[in-house]
Amino acid sequence: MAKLADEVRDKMTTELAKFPGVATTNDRYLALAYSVRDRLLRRWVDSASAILAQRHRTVIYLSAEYLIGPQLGANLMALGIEDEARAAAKQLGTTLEVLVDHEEEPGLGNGGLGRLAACYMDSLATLDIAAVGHGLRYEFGIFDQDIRDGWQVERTDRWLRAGNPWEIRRYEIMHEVGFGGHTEHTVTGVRWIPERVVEGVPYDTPVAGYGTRTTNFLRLWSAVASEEFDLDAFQVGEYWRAVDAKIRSENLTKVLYPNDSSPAGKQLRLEQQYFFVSCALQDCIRLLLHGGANIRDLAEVLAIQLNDTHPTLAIPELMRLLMDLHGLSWDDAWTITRKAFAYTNHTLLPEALETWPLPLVARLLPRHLEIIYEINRRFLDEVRAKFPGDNARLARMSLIGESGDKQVRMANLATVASHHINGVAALHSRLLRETVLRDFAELWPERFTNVTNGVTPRRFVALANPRLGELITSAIGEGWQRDLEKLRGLENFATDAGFCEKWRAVKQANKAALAERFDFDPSALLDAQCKRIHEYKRQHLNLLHVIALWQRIRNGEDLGVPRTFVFAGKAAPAYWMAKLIIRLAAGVGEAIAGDPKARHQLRVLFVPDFSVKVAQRVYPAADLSEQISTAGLEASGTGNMKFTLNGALTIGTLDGANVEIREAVGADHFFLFGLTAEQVSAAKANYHPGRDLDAELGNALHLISDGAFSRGDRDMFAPLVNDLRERDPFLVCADFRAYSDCQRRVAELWQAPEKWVASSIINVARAGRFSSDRSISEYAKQIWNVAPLRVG
Ligand code: NBG
Repeated sequence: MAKLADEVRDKMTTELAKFPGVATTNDRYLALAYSVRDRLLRRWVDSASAILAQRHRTVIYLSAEYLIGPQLGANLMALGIEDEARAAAKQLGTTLEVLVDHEEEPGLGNGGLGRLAACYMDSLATLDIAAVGHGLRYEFGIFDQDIRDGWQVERTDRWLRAGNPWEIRRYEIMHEVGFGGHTEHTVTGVRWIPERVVEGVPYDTPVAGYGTRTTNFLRLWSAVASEEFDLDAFQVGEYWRAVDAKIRSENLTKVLYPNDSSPAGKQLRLEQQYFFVSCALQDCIRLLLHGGANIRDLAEVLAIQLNDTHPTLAIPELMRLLMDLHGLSWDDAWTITRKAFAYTNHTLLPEALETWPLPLVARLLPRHLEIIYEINRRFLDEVRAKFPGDNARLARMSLIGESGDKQVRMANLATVASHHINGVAALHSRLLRETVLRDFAELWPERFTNVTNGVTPRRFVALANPRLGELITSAIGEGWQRDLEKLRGLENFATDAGFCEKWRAVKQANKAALAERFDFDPSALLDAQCKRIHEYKRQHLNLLHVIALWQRIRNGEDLGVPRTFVFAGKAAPAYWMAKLIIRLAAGVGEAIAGDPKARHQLRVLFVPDFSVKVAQRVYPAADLSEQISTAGLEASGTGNMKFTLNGALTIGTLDGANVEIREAVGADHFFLFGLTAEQVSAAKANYHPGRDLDAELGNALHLISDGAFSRGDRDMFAPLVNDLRERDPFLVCADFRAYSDCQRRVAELWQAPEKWVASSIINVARAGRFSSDRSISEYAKQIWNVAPLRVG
C-alpha cells in the first residue's frame, strides 16, 4: 500500500482540487480523512463479502440516536496508523493534533442512550460480530450550547457545513415510506394506500474494529421528496405549492429532538421513528432476498435489537411487510417477528415511557394501528386465559392505554413482541421487573434479563487519555484495549511507590492540560459532574454543597482542600428548571470568584457545550466523579464508568450501575451516601422537605432566595427554592446531610495523597467489566445467539 502521506497529498488534488498554497486546515483535515477512509473501505468490503459468503447471522441495531463522536482519531487508532498520520500531517505543514481537533463531531444523540449505541457499534466490530446500525441522519444534531449571562442559549448544530468525509451516500438504494391514507381489505389481502410517500436514502459510515479487520457500518437514513415537484401545481403556476411538498418531506430528518429521557410527543418525532425503521426493515429484506435466503428465514439470519422504545414501530412494520407484501399468514408472520426482536429498556421515569395518542397513530399509520389492535386482541386473550377475571391486570397490560385520551403504549408493544427484554444495570433490571413491567415479568419471567451497560476502552481510555494508556501498557503490556479484565494486573502496582508517583503525575498533567483551556488551579481537587442537566441527576444537590462550603469559608473555616467543581451538560430547551440549575451554577461560580476569602479554595466552572469531544478532555482530568442521582432513577449511567476508568473516585448513591461499580472496586474505594431506592419510595409516602431543614441547607436556600447568586434578584430562583422546600420530588433535602458528610470523607482522603492514588489505581484495576465488549458478549450469547465472523 502507498504511504499515507502520499495518499493524502493525492487527495488534496483529486478530492479537493486544492494545492498547498491555498489549502485550509479543513482541506488538510479532509485530505487525511479521505485517505483513512479508503483503508476502512477496503476492510469493510472484505467484511461485507465474508458476511454474505458465510450467510452469517447479523445483528440489526435499531436506534434513533448515535453519538459517535469525532472519527479521525478513533479510526487512526483502530487501524494502528497514528504514526503514519503524524508524518502525513507534518508533510502538510501542520500537526495531527490540529487536524484531530478541527473535526466537528456528529451530535446525533442526546446523551447516554446515543453514546451507548456508539460504544456498542465499536464493540460489535471489535468482537467480529456482523452488525448494521440503522438510524437517522439528522441534518442538525443536538444543539450547540452557549452560556450567556449564565443562561443556556441554544444554537443550531450545523455539523455538515464543512463536509463529512466519513459517510458514503448509496445512490442505488432507496426505499419508499408511506404516511396517512387508508387501507383496503380484499379477499387477497390488505392494501395500504398512503396519502403521501417519502423516499429514504442511506448514508453509510464505516465502523472499524480495533485490532481486527472486521469493519461494520452505520446506515443512517435521510428523507427526500418522492416527486421533485407536485406537477399539477407546477403547471398552474403555483410554484410555491409545488415546492412545499418537497420541503415538507425533507423536514423529516432535519433535526434531532433535543429531549433526553423524555419523549417529545410530536407528530414529526413519530414520523421520524416510523421512517427509519421502515427503511431499515425494507433494506434488511432486500439484502436477505439478495443473499438468496427465503423471507421465512428472516429471524434466523437477523437479530434485531430495539434500543429503547423509539424504534418499536418496527414490530407492526415487519408484520405488515411479511403479510401484506410477502403474503405470509398472521401466524407465520408473528412467529418470525417474535423470534426477531429483542428490546432494551433505558428508563423507569414514568414521564419517559413513550405513548402516542391513538388518533395520531390512526391518522398517520392506519395499517399499523390495525395490526397493533390485532396483536393486542390475541395477547389479551392469552392474559385472560392465565388470569381469568383479573380486569385490572388486563387494563394495565393492554397495548392501548385508556386513561383520558387513548394512547398506544410503546413499552408494552415492544415487550409483547420481544423474545428478550433487558434493563441496563442489575438494579434497573430488577426494578423493571418489579414495577414498570411487573405484569409482563409475571407472565413471561424467562424473557427478562439484565445486561449492564459498558463503554469502549478504546475511545475513553486509550484515545482520550494517552498518558494513562501508556502508563498502563508500561505496567501490564498491550492487550488491555481488547481485554479490559487485564487491568487487574495493575492492582499489584497500587503499593509500588514509583508507579504511584507516575500515576499521580499523569493525572496532574491531564489536569494541567484542561486548566490551560479553562484557567483553574490544577493542584486543586477536580470534582466533576458532567451529564445532561436533570432534576433527578441532582446537579442542584452538588451546588447546595458548594454553597455550604463557601459559607464555611466565610465563617472562618479552612477547608484544607482547595476544589474546582466542574459542571458540564445540556438542558432540554423546554426544560425550564434544568435551565435554572445551569443559571445557578453560573451564579454560584460568580459569587465565589468575587470573594477574595474564598476564591483560592473554591472555584465553580461550567464547561459549555458538553459533547463527546469535550468529554474526552474532562474524564482524564477528574479526581472525583459525581454520580448522585436519586436512587432508583438513573437506569445505569455510563459517565460513571468513564470517570472510573480514568482514575476518578466516585461519590455516589446506590443507583444504576453505581451499585455494580462499588461492588467491583470495593466499598472502601467508593464514597457512598444517601437513601436506597427502597428508602426513597418509603420516604416519599410522608415527605415534608421544608420541615426541620438541616441548618446548612436552610442557610444555602436562604442565600439563593436572597439574591446572592442572581445579582440581588430575589425572584429568579424562587421556582427552584420553593419547589425544594415544598415538594422536593427528588429528595435533595433528604439526602443533603449525608452527601455533605460524605464529602468530608472525600476531603480527608484527599489529604492522604498516597491513599488516594492507591485507591485510584484500584478503581481502574477492578473496572475491567465495564467495557462495552463485556456487554456485547453478553448480548451475543444470551440474547442474539450470534458468533464471531471470520474475515480475510
Ligand atoms: C438513559 C439512562 C441512563 C443510561 C442510558 C444508556 C434514556 C432514555 N436513558 O441511565 O437515563 O445509562 O440510557 O442505557 O436516555
